[in-house]
Amino acid sequence: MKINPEVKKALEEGKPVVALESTIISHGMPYPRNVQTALSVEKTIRDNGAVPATMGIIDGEPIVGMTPALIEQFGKRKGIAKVSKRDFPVVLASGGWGATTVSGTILMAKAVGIEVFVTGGIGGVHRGAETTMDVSRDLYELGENPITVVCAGCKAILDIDKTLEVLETQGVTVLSYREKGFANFYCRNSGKPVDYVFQTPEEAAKIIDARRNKFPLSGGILISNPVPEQYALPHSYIDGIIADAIKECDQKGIKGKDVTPFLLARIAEITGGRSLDTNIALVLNNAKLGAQIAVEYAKLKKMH
Ligand code: PSU
Ligand code: MN
Repeated sequence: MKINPEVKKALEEGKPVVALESTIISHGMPYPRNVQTALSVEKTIRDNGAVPATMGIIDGEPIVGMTPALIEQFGKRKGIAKVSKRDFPVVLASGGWGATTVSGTILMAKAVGIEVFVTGGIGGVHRGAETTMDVSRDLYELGENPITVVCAGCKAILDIDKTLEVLETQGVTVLSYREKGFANFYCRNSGKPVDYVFQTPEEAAKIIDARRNKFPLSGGILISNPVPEQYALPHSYIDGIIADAIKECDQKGIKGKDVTPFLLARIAEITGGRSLDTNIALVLNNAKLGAQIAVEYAKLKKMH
């Protein structure tokens, strides 16, 4: 694995580091806004006192901490593989390029000891999963690895009730920032209860510290951070659009790992880019909170 020297040094010195995924760059947003967003996310993390580490696979080598030039190449390039656990061996062996999903990025973060990770929305249980069995690997890696993932809930295209059930089965602690209900990606609140509502980054850091160091348990913590009010889309506007996009996806016979990229792109098209603006706003908002939590957690870790 190739670790960026700045990231390596920060890890050695116990400074806060935040992991970032790359599927959101190559499969989640169109060029050039994907690259602009990835770079703004890194800047936000730095402005809030932590070191960003964007993960991906380049020429068959896992990279922890891409440079801005690599992020640019990554965002432009066509045909990059979407990589979760099962895909690593093939992409590494063939010397290909790979964009790591939340689950793939969790595995890389764990390998180098990064404990906080920021994304947009996690994968989860798809609607109709009782027949398709389409449940994202994200939920299982969260259940197995010592990581805290900051997100704006799961993607609105999913079945939130079932996603929360699987998180509970996996033993993932689900926390919400200042909002009484799991975030709903484009919308602020799904109305579904979480395990605990916290008010400050310090409070979240204490809970992470308790899970990691007081009574060490395997598995992760999921932090739900609602999209800022001014960018939230009303349910009455977006819910029908999501339902239509899902119907179209089914009719076209799109399956498996292609479902999420298709739906995100189609929803952006139907909304004339409005959903993309919301998506970018929520990622930046997560970067800020994630960095603040990483900073507070690093302070607590130093006290042990
Ligand atoms: N949320 C977004 N954009 C994305 C994804 C999530 O707003 O691109 C990506 C993440 O990388 C997540 C993946 O891990 O989709 C989940 O894919 P699947 O449903 O195939 O497991
Ligand atoms: Mn899937």
